[in-house]
This record gives sequence, C-alpha cells and structure tokens, in this order.
Amino acid sequence: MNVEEGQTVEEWAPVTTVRSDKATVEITSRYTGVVKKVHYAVGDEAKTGSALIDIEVADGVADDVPAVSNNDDAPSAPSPPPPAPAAASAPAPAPVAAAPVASTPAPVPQAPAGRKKSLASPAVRRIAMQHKVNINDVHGTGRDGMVLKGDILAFIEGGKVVAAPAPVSSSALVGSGASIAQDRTIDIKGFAKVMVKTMTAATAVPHFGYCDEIDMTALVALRGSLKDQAEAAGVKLSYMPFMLKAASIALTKYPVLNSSVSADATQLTYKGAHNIGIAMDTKDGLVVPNVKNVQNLSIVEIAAELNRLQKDGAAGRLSSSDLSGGTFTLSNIGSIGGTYASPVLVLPEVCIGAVSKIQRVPRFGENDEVIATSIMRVSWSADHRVIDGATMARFSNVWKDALENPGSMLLHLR
Ligand code: CAO
Repeated sequence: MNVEEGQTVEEWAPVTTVRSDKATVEITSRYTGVVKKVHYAVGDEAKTGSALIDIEVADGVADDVPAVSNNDDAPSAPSPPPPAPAAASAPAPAPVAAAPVASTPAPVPQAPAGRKKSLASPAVRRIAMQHKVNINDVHGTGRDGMVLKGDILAFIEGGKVVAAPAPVSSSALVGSGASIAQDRTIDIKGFAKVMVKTMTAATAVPHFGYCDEIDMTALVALRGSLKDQAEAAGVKLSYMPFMLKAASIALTKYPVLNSSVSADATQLTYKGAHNIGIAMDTKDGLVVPNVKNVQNLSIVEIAAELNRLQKDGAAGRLSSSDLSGGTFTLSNIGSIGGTYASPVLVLPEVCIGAVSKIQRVPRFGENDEVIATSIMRVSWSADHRVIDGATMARFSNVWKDALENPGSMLLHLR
C-alpha cells in the first residue's frame, strides 16, 4: 500500500500494486480526498471487486478503489487520463509482495503527547526511520502539512540528526557467544504462491524423464561468429533462440509434444502455434512467459522477443498475454549452472526440457582421438499419460540433430 489512513491522496495517484496470477497492475485513486480506511495489508489476498480503500471526498465518503479482477490486467476503474508527473517526493509504488520481515520490528517514531501525528507516506516514513529522524519533529511543507521526502532531507542537512549506528557485521559476532541464528517465518506470496498452486497440481501427473547430451561445439562457434552482428542490430544473441527454433522444428515432426490435456484427461488438443515458454528467474521468482508462434519466426526475431521478455520480466512488467497461451516449455537452468535437472510440467502442456551449462569436456573422435567438446545436457519431462518414452526420445533426437548441425536450421528459415 502506498497510502495509509488519514493520508490525503490525489486523484490518479498510485494507491497500491496488485499482482494476479497473470500480471502486476498499479492501482490509482479514483478521487482526491482523505483515506478513511485501508481494507488490506501488504501481501493480503484481495477479493475481486472488493474495496481496497475508502476515501473521504469533499462531499462525504466516496465509494472505494476496487480490487483488480483475477482475470484482468487493468483495474475495473474507468480508464485514467495520463497521470500527472509525480513530484520528486512522491512515494514509489511498493509491490504487494513484501520484503522478508525483520524479526525485530524497527521502532516507530511516537508523536509527543499533545502533538498532532504528522502526515507522511510510508516511503517518507521509511526514509525518516532509516535516518533515525522523529517525523513529528519535521515541518511538513506538503498539503495539509504533509511531510515530504525533501522536508526530511532538509531536516537532516540542518544537522538535527544523530547518524544511524553502523550495522554489526555477522563476522563481528563470531566467537562472541552471541546467538545470531533465529527462525523467521514469512508468508508465501506473489509468484511463489502461484508456484505452490501450479507445481502441486503438476505433480499429480505422472512424469516420464529422459536425458541426453548435445554436442554444442558447432553452435558455440556459430553463435560466436554471429553475436557481434546481432548486437550491432540491437539484439543480444544467446543460445536460447537456437534451442527454441530447434524445438519448433522437432515439434513440427512430433506435434503430440505440442498438445495439451483437458482437465479431466479425456481429450488431447494439438496446438497449432508453437508458443514456447521460457522458465525465467526474476527478482520476484520463477515466471514462464512464452515466445509466440516460434514456427513463423527467424532466429533473430526469436532473440529480439526473448530480449523483450527478459527486460519486462526483470521490470515486473510481463503482461497476461506474455504469461498465458504457452504450449511447450524450455528451462535454461544452465545459465546458472548444473548438469541434470528434473523439470516439472507446466500444465496443461505435455513436455518441458531443462538444459545444463555448456561445458568443455573430452570426448572420443572417429579414430578414438580425444577431442575437446562443448557438451550440454538436456533433461526432458513428459506427461506419461499421453506421451510414451519412444516418442519423447525421437523428438529429442530431432532437436539434438538441429543443434549439433546448426546449418540445417537454415532450411527452416522463413
Ligand atoms: N551454458 C553456457 N552459457 C550459457 C548458458 C548455458 N546453458 N545459458 C546462457 N549462457 C550464456 C549466454 O549465452 C550469455 O552469454 P554472453 O554474455 O556471452 O552472450 C550469458 O550466459 C547470459 O545469458 P542469459 O541468461 O542472459 O540469456 P539466455 O537467453 O541464455 O537465458 C533466461 C535467458 C531467461 C532463460 C535466463 O536468464 C534464466 O532466467 N535462466 C534461469 C531459468 C530457471 O530459473 N530455470 C529453472 C526453472 S525451475 O525453477
């Protein structure tokens, strides 16, 4: 929440950020007025359509700022006009998922007896706390005497502040006998909460696992020769676009791997588009946006779309369209490390592959000579209710062949 009870809020000012299964949306205020009630705390699950806050406007308590629908990207409020530029002191929108809570709460500055409690946003209060400033000692220059960030900074510059003590490093505690290990419990929220739901459902499906190793030597050389050229065109070219294209080629040959199973497991739908999901590690946790219609895209077009998804994922800006409609998934856990993995299906998809780090290792050549080879391992998981092991292995062989002979992918250029 960017507002608290008693605070004045401007029309269209950011009130909070709401995260649904599919997207993260900033909710703005419908009215200018004083916040009378805040119905939810940070991290609470808001009921679709219910009030988030009550605002008192000039002629009484207005209705409310409603919670966003689980299925929508946008709040149900009327489309806002372009928001006015935020003042430098305006609070930055805080995500719904809170940072882990410290086990010892920081002291909240108390208003001296008989004095009015100062108005300030949570962000400004945080700044005051960080600098050990009692907010009630600061003269607020904002509307209705609201204390702004600039007021705190001016107060500090005026020299009326005791510097915060330097944090005690954990190494300083070693050997001192002090206990530093404390349990702490946090709520599972945001994308992690979605992961609880989706992964629990997926483990009810019998997974068939299949692993192989891919000789990436030729592809490492090819990517090396194209990387600068792509970069000059504004595209970061990693190995993923080649893996996605190779998957699309293999899916064309084995379309059952691009199918989905109905919830009651009575029907199988062969999907027309190759919307390939990429497991992505973001600051908010695991997300799986997908590149749409890979079958129609060149490798550089896949790379450009992947770059966009990575950028939007890092900024927490992925749309519900980015996160829905996937038909097959690849997880490049190798960008972090590892050799083998056991990926879990993204239902209702029937196949997911996880790839390892590419490593230089010795392998035998045709004449038993030892050759330094760039090897990547792949671990596939398939829905064993509808995919048999032989189909999985044949699919993997086509994918492997495309990556080991990257020139062959030219034949599939659009
Ligand atoms: N082996 C060796 N090098 C690799 C590699 C691999 N498997 N994967 C990536 N790299 C290299 C890239 O080529 C790039 O090198 P350059 O700087 O020379 O171009 C560098 O590592 C950084 O790549 P990247 O991670 O930014 O881009 P990507 O397209 O390879 O991967 C993405 C994108 C989104 C898949 C990745 O960033 C990511 O989030 N990986 C984690 C996935 C994950 O968490 N999976 C687990 C899911 S289950 O919880």
